[in-house]
Amino acid sequence: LKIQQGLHEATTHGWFKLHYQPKFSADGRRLQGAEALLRYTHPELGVISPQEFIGIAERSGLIVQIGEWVVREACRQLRSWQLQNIGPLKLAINLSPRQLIQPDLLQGVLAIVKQEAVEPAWLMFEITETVAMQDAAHTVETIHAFQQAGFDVAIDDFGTGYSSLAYLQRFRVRQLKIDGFFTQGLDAAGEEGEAIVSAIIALAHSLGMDVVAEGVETATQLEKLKSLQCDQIQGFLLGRPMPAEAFAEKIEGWL
Ligand code: G
Ligand code: G
Ligand code: MN
Ligand code: NA
Repeated sequence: LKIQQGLHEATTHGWFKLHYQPKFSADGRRLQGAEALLRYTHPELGVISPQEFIGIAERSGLIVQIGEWVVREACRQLRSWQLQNIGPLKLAINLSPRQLIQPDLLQGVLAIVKQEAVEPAWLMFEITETVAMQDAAHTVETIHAFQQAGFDVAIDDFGTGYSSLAYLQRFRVRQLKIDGFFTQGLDAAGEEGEAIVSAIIALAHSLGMDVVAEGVETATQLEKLKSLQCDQIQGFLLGRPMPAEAFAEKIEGWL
């Protein structure tokens, strides 16, 4: 209950913060973009993980306002970096199910983007596979509307839900993000882990999508992903989610 009450005030009191996690080319060298990840520090309860509060925000409907705050904050950060000659950087923002069913989601995002003077092309929106498939026909429309407006879209946590391959074809997103579960499978001795990742990559490439492997934590995973023609990698091995200031400090070494 305290968590939920706090969520009401969090945007005005500055209890939310965005952290930024880098996405790299598969050789681990070039920075390709970043993902914005929300952090919530409650004055009494301390740091609360998104796993805990996103669900609460979702069920109470607060996620809609919070999501707007996330988009605005991400845009402000992009604009501020651009003015410092950092970037332009492709920044990914996560969308939750409740946000996705808002009929005015795109309009709201476009209004913010305009107010904050950033280009839609700097932003990518991540939709998890499970959410995308809940009302796949509606998701197709939403994705296409976002793409028409100049935004990129990614399917997140791919492989853990079930996707109709017919819909995957119709989604036509820029990126498919392979869930960290499959990345971890690359550490095992047998060939099975590689076979699955290789199949996902081939499927994505045949549909014109780039593949991002999530949750890369070991050098073995990195090497295998590179040899399997994965396009981008994200994970603790190369960079944790970090505050904007830390991200900006590291960025020169990455570009
Ligand atoms: O950053 P972390 O691994 O703790 O995130 C946990 C979960 O919370 C992930 O599923 C992530 O997508 C989700 N999440 C993080 N930030 C946001 C956000 O700004 N909006 C939404 N809807 N989900 C987020
Ligand atoms: O659901 P989504 O993919 O948006 O969630 C991203 C979450 O994954 C973030 O909370 C982030 O902190 C977490 N994450 C990012 N890289 C790694 C990693 O290498 N290992 C693990 N275990 N989690 C990671
Ligand atoms: Mn994500
Ligand atoms: Na993910």
